[in-house]
Amino acid sequence: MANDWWKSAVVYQIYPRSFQDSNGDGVGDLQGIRSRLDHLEWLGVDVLWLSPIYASPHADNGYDISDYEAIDPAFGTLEDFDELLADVHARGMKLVMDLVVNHTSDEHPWFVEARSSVDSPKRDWYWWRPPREGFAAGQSGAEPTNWRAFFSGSTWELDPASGEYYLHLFHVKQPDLNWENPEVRSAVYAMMNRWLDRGVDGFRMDVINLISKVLPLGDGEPLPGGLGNGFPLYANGPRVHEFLQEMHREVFAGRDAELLTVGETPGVTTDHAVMFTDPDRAEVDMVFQFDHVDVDHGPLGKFDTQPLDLVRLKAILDRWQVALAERGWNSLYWNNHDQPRVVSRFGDDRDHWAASAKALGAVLHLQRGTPYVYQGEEIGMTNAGFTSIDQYQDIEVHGAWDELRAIGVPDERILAGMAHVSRDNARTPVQWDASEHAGFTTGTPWLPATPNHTWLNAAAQREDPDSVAAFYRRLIALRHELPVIAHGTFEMLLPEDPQVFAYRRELDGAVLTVVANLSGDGVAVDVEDPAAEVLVANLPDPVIGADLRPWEVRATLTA
Ligand code: TEU
Repeated sequence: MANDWWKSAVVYQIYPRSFQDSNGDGVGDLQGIRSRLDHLEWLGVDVLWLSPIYASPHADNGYDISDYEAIDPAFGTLEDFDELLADVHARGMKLVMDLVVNHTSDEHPWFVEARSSVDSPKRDWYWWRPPREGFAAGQSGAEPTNWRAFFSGSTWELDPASGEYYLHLFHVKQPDLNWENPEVRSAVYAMMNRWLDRGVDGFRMDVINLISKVLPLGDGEPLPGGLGNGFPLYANGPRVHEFLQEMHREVFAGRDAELLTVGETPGVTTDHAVMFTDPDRAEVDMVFQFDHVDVDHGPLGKFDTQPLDLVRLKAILDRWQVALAERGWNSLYWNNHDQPRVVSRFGDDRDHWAASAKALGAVLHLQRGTPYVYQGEEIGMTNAGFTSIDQYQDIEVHGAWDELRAIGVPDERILAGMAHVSRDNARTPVQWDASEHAGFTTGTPWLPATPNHTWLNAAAQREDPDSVAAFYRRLIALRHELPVIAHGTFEMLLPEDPQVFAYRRELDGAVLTVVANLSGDGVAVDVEDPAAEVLVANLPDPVIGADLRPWEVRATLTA
């Protein structure tokens, strides 16, 4: 059995909270997912990845887990889960779980016990440190290191009872597990083994390259605002490859099922990515890199959004294609639950909505790597269009709002950045049909459906052979059918062109050429083979060699 089956597979990410509600409480759930499997089977995806469904206080929508082996009642029960898993398998698809083990919730019994006493046997399962030397607990500057947390503020929270601080790279309700402690690692592996024994097909591993910190913990370079950048001291840390190899031995080795593992790795370099994904090293199958989705971040961070520099975006993606050409494997994505909608971000959701959604889909899916489709991307869902701070629910937004105002950034500028890139853009309900709340719920949705669901919805697109959804379905089928897409070489063409994204793939004499105009103006291209055949295109009557119309994409094949 080929162990790299996932090279010709496409993964679909479900964010359960926003996918489909079955009981009218306004929050998506497992029975809701079950009721929509027809759509996913129609689309033709191979694997479903479920964002966390475990018991959680939902400070970070389930990325703060209080019990790794229980289903959160908001999503259903373990019986619901088993039914879903059986249905997914019966339809020939696989189910991959989210694994969030850099941190737990502060309400996880492990942390509750660790916090209860400095002598607790679980104390060392987390990172506890006394105040900085010469400082009293709670005094400003007493934090053990100067690191800034991902969701603003210090990464250290004082536990008044013991006078010690605990580490949280993310929210205060997400304390970091201490992976140096072998008991933590065995507990995590045992839990993973139980899920695999239950029948799941692998894991997407949340921020897995942050689990090994540089010891002793020390200060990072100062950032504007007083805190410091700890990132280089915990990203791709000294023992991370050792830990993942150990995890592989303890969890995956010796299982003969076709499993998939993907590491979410912010700040991963191409060198580390090759190490993470080289099959001979037995760590993970692929990683998510972030360089291309950080391309529009400004000096003040992600909400300081900059216009897209297409030449730079292409250079980043090219660099990743080249670096993993011989060893290792890329994942390909525009969207996930942390990213704004690609048609609004890099496309044109006003004047060329369908064409730009399709062009961006084609440019991504025909590269070398495993494509990920995020729920709603396949119908070209757009950003939410929020204009006031109260419309946002995400903790990241509210932390950043206070932080950016404190350094004097005008409200309108912050709100513009949030409208462009906030995570809530990805989290509005999937637009199933034109009815109230887009068919997502009969109750009040936890985040409102975007008003354009009256015309932008799955029901309408499933009936239209020219829809964005039909186009995505075709892209997915092509990866299954054509080895040149799954396995061919990659060569970037016209790297300096500020409007055109073009590349060539080759395998055993088959040549696939992709040319896409990622702009609203007509543009000439001269890299296609006149003897080729059009494989897929997004505008009527494509002509090989002709000027590309606004947002036109053509993929042509020479057999
Ligand atoms: O995200 C980690 C991560 O680095 C980012 O995508 C992060 O959310 C972003 O930089 C914020 O701007 C993962 C999960 O995907 C995310 O939903 C969680 O909030 C985070 O880890 C903590 O578990």
